[in-house]
Amino acid sequence: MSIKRVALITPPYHSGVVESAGTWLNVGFVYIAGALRAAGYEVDYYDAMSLWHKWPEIEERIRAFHPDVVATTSFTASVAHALELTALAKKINPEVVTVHGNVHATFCFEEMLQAEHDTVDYIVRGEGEVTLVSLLDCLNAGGDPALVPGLAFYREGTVVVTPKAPYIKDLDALPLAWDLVDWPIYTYRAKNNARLAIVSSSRGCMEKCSFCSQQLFWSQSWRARSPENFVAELELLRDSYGVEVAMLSDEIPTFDRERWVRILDLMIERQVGVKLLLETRVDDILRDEDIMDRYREAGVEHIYVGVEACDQATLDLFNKNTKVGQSKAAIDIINNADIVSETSFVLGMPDDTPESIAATIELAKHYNPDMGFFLAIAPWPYAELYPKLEPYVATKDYRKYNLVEPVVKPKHMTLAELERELGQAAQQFFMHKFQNLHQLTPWKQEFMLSVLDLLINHSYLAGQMKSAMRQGGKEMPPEVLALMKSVEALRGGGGAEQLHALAPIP
Ligand code: B12
Ligand code: SF4
Repeated sequence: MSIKRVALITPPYHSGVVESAGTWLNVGFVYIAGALRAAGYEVDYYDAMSLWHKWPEIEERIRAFHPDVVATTSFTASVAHALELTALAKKINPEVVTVHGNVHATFCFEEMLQAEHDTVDYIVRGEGEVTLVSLLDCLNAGGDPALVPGLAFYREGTVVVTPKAPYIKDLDALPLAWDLVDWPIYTYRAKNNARLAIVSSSRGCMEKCSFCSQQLFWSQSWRARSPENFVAELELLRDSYGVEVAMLSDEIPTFDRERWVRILDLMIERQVGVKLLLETRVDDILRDEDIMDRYREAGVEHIYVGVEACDQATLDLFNKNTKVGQSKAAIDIINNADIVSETSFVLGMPDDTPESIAATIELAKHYNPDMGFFLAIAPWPYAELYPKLEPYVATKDYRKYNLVEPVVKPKHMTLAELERELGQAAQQFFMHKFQNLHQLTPWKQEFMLSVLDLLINHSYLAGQMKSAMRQGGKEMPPEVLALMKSVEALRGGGGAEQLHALAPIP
């Protein structure tokens, strides 16, 4: 077999949620493309998801590149589209080698291969850089993939699983193919369409949250790049590609305080100027209260912390390893540093009722993050919490496992009722927020107005937000009313069509 050309294609899946805040690149593919090129392969990095391409355009691009391998990425909500993609690749060229990777494929390889082995040749379990190159080198050499660690594939009626591949030790040594990225499409809508990158400074998490896939994917381990290596990358992205804002893909970038402080100091000393959006844990924020001004000075503009629940019993069920009071304290610290605070609350558990959801909304207002999202629990079939949720799982249609569409039916509510409650929760939270806009600093007010624009025009909450604005419009501050008017004018002036492809906030 002679393999030379590899197409890395994101599945054209859209949940209409995160995508409204901006267009986000696939940094996992930037890493894999870098490793493939270093090993001599030619790569097409094709982010069909972010380009909003449909099947005919995808088919055209595959035909034009004429790949020997089509590789795609499957988290749970996107797996159906990823499978459709590899089926299309086989239809175009039955000789093409198809590969799936990412968290869903890593854990649900058996189910995928049993059902789709005609069109799925290999599943890479775990990190892709070394395993994919080893697989392709092995196929080129006429070797046996059963000897390559980190794979699953179907052979003679059974699923072959090779031993787990070790995690990559030196993340600094990995080459990234930033030059393959189609930069103009990646913009952060919530900040004047600033050029947006996703970067990875560390991989993994040592916690054990029972609903989460990431601690399983990384086997509760954590590795990081050196501060110098990471900050040099931000400078490269700024100088070569005009990147102004970077979201960290890390589960917990702040885990090692000494390393994190060095990153902040380097960003300040070298005046890097790239704004950072990141996610971390409540306890790291409490730990770092004394250096929040350094976060801000270095360019950290937006921090997401996962509050998840407002009562201790649910936090304990989630194995969250946080105490109720800590979440409010962490959000206060972020707010006091004039950094945008964001959190989410996981709802739709079997015991949830309209009353318990109403209580969560009130607590969310009291916690006072700038952005609060009310998510539907998604029962990843491989998560530790799954056995407790399984009796209540209403559908195995993974496309709905996107944290927005309810798929777990509470004992005392229908799915439709739950969906309505979740929508109203967001509506009530944000109406409260916008009524109190004056309490924020000027730059946060401006940011929140662009968030409002995204919410009422481009997000899955658009319907609820518009009706809430109609009902509660009189109580709105003048700048919010002015924004609503200008938005109406835009829509009346034919601007609506350009909004169709936009989705919302993480
Ligand atoms: C960046 C990101 C996104 C980007 C994706 C951009 C893009 N163009 O693809 C955006 C913001 C669009 C996004 C959206 C969503 N996301 Co998201 N996202 C992430 C995030 C924060 C980082 C992923 C990342 O880049 N990691 C860093 C890279 C280096 O690691 P990696 O992606 O795992 O890739 C490595 C391996 O997995 C493997 N690999 C991955 N793919 C492949 C493919 C092949 C062929 C091979 C060989 C190997 C391989 O090799 C890579 C390098 O080692 C993760 C959380 C996290 N911390 O990981 C959530 C996460 C992946 N997202 C998640 C979800 C649910 C969503 C949404 C459904 C949320 C929503 N409701 O909107 C949407 C769906 C997308 C859509 N279009 O609607 C979940 C998935 C959970 C699950 N178990 O299925 C995660 C884990 C967050 C969470 N809450 O748990 N997301
Ligand atoms: S939810 Fe966050 S802290 Fe908990 S295990 Fe997952 S990545 Fe770690």
